[in-house]
Amino acid sequence: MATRGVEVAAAKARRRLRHHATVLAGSVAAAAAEPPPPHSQIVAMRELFERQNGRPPPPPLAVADDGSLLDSTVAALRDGVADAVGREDFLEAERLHRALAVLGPQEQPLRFEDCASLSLDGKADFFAKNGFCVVPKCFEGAELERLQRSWRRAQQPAREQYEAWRDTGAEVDLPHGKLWFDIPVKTLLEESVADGGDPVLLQLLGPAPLLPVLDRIVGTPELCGVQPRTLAPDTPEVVSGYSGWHRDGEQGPTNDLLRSRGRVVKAFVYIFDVGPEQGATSVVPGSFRLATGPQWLTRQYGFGENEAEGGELPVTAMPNHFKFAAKAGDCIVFDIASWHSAMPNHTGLDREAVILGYKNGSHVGRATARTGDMPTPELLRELDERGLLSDEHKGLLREIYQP
Ligand SMILES: O=C(O)CCC(=O)C(=O)O
Repeated sequence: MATRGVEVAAAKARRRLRHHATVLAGSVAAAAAEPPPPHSQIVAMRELFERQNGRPPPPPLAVADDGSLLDSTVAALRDGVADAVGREDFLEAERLHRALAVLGPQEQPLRFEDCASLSLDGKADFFAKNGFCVVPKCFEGAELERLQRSWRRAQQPAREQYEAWRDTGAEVDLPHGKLWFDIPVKTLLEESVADGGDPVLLQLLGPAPLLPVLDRIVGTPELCGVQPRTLAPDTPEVVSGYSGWHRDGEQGPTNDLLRSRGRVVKAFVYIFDVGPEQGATSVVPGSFRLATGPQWLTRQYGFGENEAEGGELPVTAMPNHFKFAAKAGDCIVFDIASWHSAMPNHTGLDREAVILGYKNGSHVGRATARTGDMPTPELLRELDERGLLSDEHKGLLREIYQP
């Protein structure tokens, strides 16, 4: 009798896990007819789930303290694949299988070295499989030192404004959140031609070692966002990863459609070294292929607010994530459909990086492909007239500037 009770409980638990797994794998196609979601992806996804299911979304998949999926979760995903195949629902089987491949046990976690020394072909293959690759030494030696010096000069006024806002609540004209601020792109580029300024800052729009990689993974790349970002350390009131796990450009179910119209990537170039506890940006290898974002799984989309709107998993417990702790001048580039987040910053030091967006030149969803601020055509003309824009840079900027 007791055994039977255990079996029933076990079967129930398996059903529950299978259900969560299905939610993770997501029913994007079924939702395609829904109107575009409002301001917040999470709110929209929750509402969508409730509308479709008549109840609030379930808790996330079961994950152990070390961030690995519990064996029972893995078993539930495997059962889910088998069930779906039995029902001849091969699309569902494939979705669950992908979730298992990305979140389930891995032979070895990926490391920086696995990608850093690869040839261009190797990087392209690595990207095709994992949705990201690293490009070390985009800046080094004397050029890096010049970049760091001029970045600091350009950053100073923005830092003063951000600190005044933080200390007194004074108004600021900057992209910023509780834990971060961006140097306005105009300021950054004006600094490149100011008295005592340095044109090396212009190289940030398209670092030379990154360009061949972009040609391979994006096609003909166009710049679609520049975010010269300083991420402050966590405070007792605001603990980070300030962004939480998410994917970009996901307007709910339309994401697949957008992606089918051309790849959009983000590149992070670190201006100063970033240690493992210093807010390092992180991605889940292979997650760009999953049908949904990670919102069921983790606390996310806080961007400094830490609203626990999504799942319960803390930022650091994401299974199989790759943490990009790296040297100044190193770069990571990832498909914006990859699940990504900043990690908490416990070091007391800022994390300083430029975040660049690039899209394929034929991308149709232009408005949604914007990932940040952009230089104005007037400023670009001025830089061009001074002979400071290379042909490569003009190529990256052709959507907004034609000489
Ligand atoms: O700053 C980071 O590491 C993450 C930023 C981010 O999530 C984003 O650019 O979408």
